[in-house]
Amino acid sequence: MRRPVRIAVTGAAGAISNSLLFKVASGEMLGKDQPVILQLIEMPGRMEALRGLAMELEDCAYPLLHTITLHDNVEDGFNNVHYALLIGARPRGAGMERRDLLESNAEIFSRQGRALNDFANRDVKVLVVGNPANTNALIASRNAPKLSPSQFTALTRLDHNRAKGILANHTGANPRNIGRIVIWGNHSPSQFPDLHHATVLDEPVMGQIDRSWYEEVFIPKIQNRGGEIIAARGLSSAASAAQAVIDHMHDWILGTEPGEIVSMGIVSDGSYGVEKGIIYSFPVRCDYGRYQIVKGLEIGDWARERMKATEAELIEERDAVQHLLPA
Ligand code: NAX
Repeated sequence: MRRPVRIAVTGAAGAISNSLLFKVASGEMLGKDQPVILQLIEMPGRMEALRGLAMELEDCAYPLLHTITLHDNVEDGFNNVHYALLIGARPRGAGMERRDLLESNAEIFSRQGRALNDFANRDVKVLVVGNPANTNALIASRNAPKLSPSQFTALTRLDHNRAKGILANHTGANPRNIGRIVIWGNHSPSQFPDLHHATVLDEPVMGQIDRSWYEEVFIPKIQNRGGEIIAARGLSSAASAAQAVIDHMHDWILGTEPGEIVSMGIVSDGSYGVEKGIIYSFPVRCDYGRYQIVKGLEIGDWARERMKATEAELIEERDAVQHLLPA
C-alpha cells in the first residue's frame, strides 16, 4: 500500500463537498490503491455541521480513508497538503454588484494563496471551484510566489461534462464515444463550448448535427446550464460539480485517456493568442501529473470571436481586482 496523501478541502460542509468527500474517500479521485488524509476546512460557524459530516465519513469505514482533521482556518488546514480543493467562496448576496463579489472573494483567495505558499507541500496541486473560479485562482496564485502558477487551476470540467452529456443525448451516442470537446475561457455564461474539433465514434460531430441547433440551442444551453438547474431545483449543481472535481483531479494526476482532450482552467502561456497570465480554459492532455495545452487546433473567425469575448471578460475581472494583487 502507498503512503497516504494529504488533501485539503475548503467549504467542506457545503453542498458540493457533501457529494465529493465520499467519492474521494472511496478512491474515485486518486485510485483504489491510494490512502488519503482529509484536512477539512470550514467557517467557524459551520464546524458543528462539519463534525457531523466527518462522523458520516468515519461510519463508512472506507479502507482508504486514513485520517480526517477539521480546521476553522486555512493556515492549519493547508499544512503539508499535496492537493487543495478550494470550494468555499462568498456567494453573491442580494444587491451585490459583480465587482463587490470579486473584491470580497479576492480577500478570501489572497489569504488562501498566502497560506498555500507558506504551509502546503511545494508540489501542491490546487483546484479552485468557488466562483468566480478563474479569477479566484489567479488571485490565489499571485499570492503564492514560492509556487508555480501552473500549480493553480480552475474548474471548467463541469461545463465540459455538460457539453458531452447533452451532445450524447442529442445524437444518441454513448458519452464514452464522444471526444475532443473544448470549453474555452471563463466558467461563466461567456464561455465558448466548441464542437468544431469534437468527434462521435471518431467522426467529426459538426457533420452529424445541425449548425443552427449548435449555435442557437446547444451553446446557450451549456453557457446557462447552471442557472437552469438553480431554477429547476432551487439549489445549484452539487453532485455533478463533485463528479467534475473528481474527473479534473483524476485526469491531472493519473493522466487522460490516450487521444482524449479535456478542458481545464489554467494560466495562459499565450497559446491561441490568449492574453498571457490570465486563468483561461484550454484544451489539455495530462500525463505524469502534468497538463499540456493541445496545440494546433484550427480556429476559424467565428470561433475566434467567441474565444476573444470570453477572454475580454477575464481581462476585465483581472483589472477589477488588480489593486489587490501583489506586484
Ligand atoms: P454551499 O453554500 O453549499 O457551500 C459553501 C461552503 O463554503 C459553506 O459551508 C461555507 O460555510 C463555506 N465557506 C465559505 N467561505 C469559506 C472560506 N473562506 N473558507 C472555508 N469555507 C468557506 O456552496 P456549494 O454549492 O458547495 O458551492 C461552492 C462554490 O462552488 C460556490 O462558489 C459556487 O458558485 C461554486 N460552483 C462552481 C462551479 C464550477 O464549475 N466552477 C460549479 C458549481 C458551483 O456553482
